[in-house]
Amino acid sequence: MSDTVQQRDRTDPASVEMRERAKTEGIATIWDRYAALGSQCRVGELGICCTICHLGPCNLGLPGSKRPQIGVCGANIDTVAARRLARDMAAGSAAHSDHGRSVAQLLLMTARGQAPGYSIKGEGKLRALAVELGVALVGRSAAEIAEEVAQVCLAQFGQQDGELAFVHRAPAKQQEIWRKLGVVPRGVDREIVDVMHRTNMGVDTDYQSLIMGGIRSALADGWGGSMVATDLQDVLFGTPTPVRAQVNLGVLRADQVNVLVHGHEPMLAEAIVDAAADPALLERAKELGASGINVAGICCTANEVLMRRGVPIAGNFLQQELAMITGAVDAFLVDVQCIMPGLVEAASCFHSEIIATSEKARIPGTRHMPFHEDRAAASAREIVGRAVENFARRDRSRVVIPDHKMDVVAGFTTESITYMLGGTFRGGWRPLNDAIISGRIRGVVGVVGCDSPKHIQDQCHLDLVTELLRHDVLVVQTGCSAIACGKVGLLQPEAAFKYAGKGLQEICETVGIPPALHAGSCVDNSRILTACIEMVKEGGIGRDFSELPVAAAAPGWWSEKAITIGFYAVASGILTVLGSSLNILGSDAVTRFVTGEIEGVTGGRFAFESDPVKGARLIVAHLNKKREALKLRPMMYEVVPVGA
Ligand code: NFS
Repeated sequence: MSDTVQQRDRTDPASVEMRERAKTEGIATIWDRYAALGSQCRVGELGICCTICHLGPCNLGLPGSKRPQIGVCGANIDTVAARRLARDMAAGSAAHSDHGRSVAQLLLMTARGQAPGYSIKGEGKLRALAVELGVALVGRSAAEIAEEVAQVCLAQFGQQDGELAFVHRAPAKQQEIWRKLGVVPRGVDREIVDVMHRTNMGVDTDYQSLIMGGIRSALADGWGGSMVATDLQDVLFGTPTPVRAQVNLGVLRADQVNVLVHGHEPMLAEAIVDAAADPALLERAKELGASGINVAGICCTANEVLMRRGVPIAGNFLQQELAMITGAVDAFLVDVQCIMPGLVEAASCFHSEIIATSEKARIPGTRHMPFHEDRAAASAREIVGRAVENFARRDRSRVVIPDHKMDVVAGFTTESITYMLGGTFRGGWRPLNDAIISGRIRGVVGVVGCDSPKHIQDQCHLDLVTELLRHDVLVVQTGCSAIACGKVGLLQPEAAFKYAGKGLQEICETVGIPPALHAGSCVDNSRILTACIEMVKEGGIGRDFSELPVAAAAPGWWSEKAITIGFYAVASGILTVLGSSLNILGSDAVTRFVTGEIEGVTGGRFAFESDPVKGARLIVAHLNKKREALKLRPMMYEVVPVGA
């Protein structure tokens, strides 16, 4: 029997409760600020405002309007829209890739004994990577291998020529396409700089060339920086395996010190989880009347420590202020990315302290306590110590924790799926490919990305995912989308019986997996790429990603990083459905190119669809087309009608 969350549950009750509280307490949240702005800048939305140089800002008009369609320098609408888009891609690539660089630096320090709190927990992954990167294994210790692997990975950032190492993971056909297009990334930093240069006033003005330049930087993220981040995090902290945990604001504890970790880089959060078990700190917490120290996460830092440590998730991007409004957060640790400056106002109404831990991110109104990897344990103890002391200042009469949380099973990586599909000795993707070939599973779709106040909270993810499941589509999730689906139980094996079509149900039951698989944080979208590689390698369902019955969707996206991810997916041959359009609609040429013509070039394209059910159906039609082209069998079971 199929059901959709849309019918049952319009919004997350935990968030509704805290939004009501915010209103009562007079605390502005993201929804209030969004409403206060009223209509947003239409010119910006259309991508026809050029702020690249100070001859402007040139606020252009659409064809037929009275305003000129050419800027002071002579740039036309297509150039202006494409330049903006390319810079978005470079910015997203910079954020993900700089994260990857920090992990590589930490691995190097760990290998050299300069980061005493860390060790190499994923030796198997280290060895596999060493083989792939041509690093010698024989007669060497794990530390020696790790040192060279870290150096090779760090060199990927500064490399000036040649090809990024992980590009060679892609199917041969895709690599050839990239070579012909001249978009194989040479070095991560180089491609980002290249975009910043070519988008200067008076350099590249050809919209297709600008977009291809942007794509090169996006590929440097997906097949470079993000892959480095994911793989080296697995080396340092272990490759995740499926783990049960809980999600939503109800994971906060009224009786314990609550430490929230928010942002993206797990290096600090891993140390915080260890520090929270420190006997002296636990003793001190008890002295102050707390029964323990509870660590929980927000956003992608949360996804990281959920997968590896089973740390509960308090919420996704839209819930960061709501977590603060419980009045139960003693320390809110933030590292980098997706941290709303508005958090400071919410914190000021309670005893909660925001601790900014990254040298890169100074946030007025917060305590700046930079985290030092070379003395991680001491640094983390110091930070958790502050949280414990702050517990004494908590006004218990003002604590309201919504009683809502949900069980999830998280931590599905390419490695753990390989194992689950076949066991240690004959692990492999044959069962998945066979399920696709036989028509039990229609295809595999990555549903990823942010949650936005422009949509009903979480709903775009839930509607899109449940519609896909009903059509026997296996869903793989990361980022805030995964958290949204986790909150309603879609990340549990039992969800298959409630939401999935019969064919998908059979597979989930046989393998023991949820119908929507939590694969990690946003940099872990690289895991979706490696999963697609395995599907191609196993054979029978396509020679490259563009032939596979796969697609991607980001129904609630808003971040530059999401644009970069979208473009590396499209450039890798994958149809990518966005829940709102890119800010390019002012340029017909750019819009036509990224939503249509590019398919003839890379094999992938964008589609914009604000109705998530329609978006899912568009994906289903795409999967059907791919299945037909591959001459796969018809689907085994009829799709159960909604509400049947
Ligand atoms: Ni991705 Fe993760 Fe969330 Fe969006 Fe922000 S946390 S990196 S950008 S909002 S999914």
